[in-house]
Amino acid sequence: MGLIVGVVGATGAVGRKMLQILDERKLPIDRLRLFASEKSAGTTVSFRGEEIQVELLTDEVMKDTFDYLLFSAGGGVSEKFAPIAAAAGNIVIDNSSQWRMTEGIPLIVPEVNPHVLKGYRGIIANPNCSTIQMVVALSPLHKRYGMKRIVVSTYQAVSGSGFKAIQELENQTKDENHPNEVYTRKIFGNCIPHIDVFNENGFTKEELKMVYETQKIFDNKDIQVNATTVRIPVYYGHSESVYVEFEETPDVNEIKEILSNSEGIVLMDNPEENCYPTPLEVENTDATYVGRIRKDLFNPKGISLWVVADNLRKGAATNAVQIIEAMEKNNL
Ligand code: 11C
Repeated sequence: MGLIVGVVGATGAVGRKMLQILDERKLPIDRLRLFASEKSAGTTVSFRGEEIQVELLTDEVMKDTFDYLLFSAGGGVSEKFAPIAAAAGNIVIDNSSQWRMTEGIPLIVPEVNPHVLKGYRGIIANPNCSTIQMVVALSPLHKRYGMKRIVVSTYQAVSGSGFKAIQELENQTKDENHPNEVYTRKIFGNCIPHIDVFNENGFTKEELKMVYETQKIFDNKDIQVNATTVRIPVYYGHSESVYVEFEETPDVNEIKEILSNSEGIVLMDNPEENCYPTPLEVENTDATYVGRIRKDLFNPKGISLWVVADNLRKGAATNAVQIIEAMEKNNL
């Protein structure tokens, strides 16, 4: 028997990607239900050749029976509706930041910590996109060498801010005087070291997500993370410059071998042939790509690497669908 799946926020950028990925990965779905606010309820969305009418999101519909409900409609919607769905016995996979740091709510990247899901039902949190790709790349190295400290700078695509931001960049490429509404500065021809709101400690919320989500996923509060998150004028695909200090002394050749044999990772590292990943090349794919692996010149336990992934896919929708796959495959 196939699954009953619901998607809340089905008409948003990530919601649409979720539908595309549910289809591509051939999930056995018997019934797909789509939910949205009044603005989009009543419209139709096509899925596997069928036109599905988007239903209005209410308390009552969340009490119906689903095998999985995927949420991507922002923190406020998740705060209100995810507990109602979970209390009715449904498994909710939530892409917002609402429940990620709540004790008892699993924060899952299937390549890293699927074991946490064993016997669990309720709300499952999907991490932030910039965290997901970093932990996928670092998890196999952490197992081998033990991570102590990460210093990361991100180069994040505008699609992370939604449809309006994509339009803002498009409009500014045609007319450089087009005003900025989504960002504090013009994004075309620029880079903006400001993603999400500032915290009183000087870090942004996006940067703090990378700190605390990483510690939760690895279940290790001793891993020190220092992040600087930056928006750049790229449509899809986040890139990250990651510096890691390990407990054990790492070996670059061994790292390359470990990464090439790790699930979900594609190694693209051959400087002689200018081989390294860039966001344009990885757009519309599901892996996390790693290149530019090199030893620190001064600290034998330090390694730098460059990590790129499609933020709407592995950074959001694919990771959520892979959580369903992990639960189904392992009978969790
Ligand atoms: C961005 N990482 O690129 C954000 C988007 O906490 O799920 C996702 C925000 C989140 O702006």
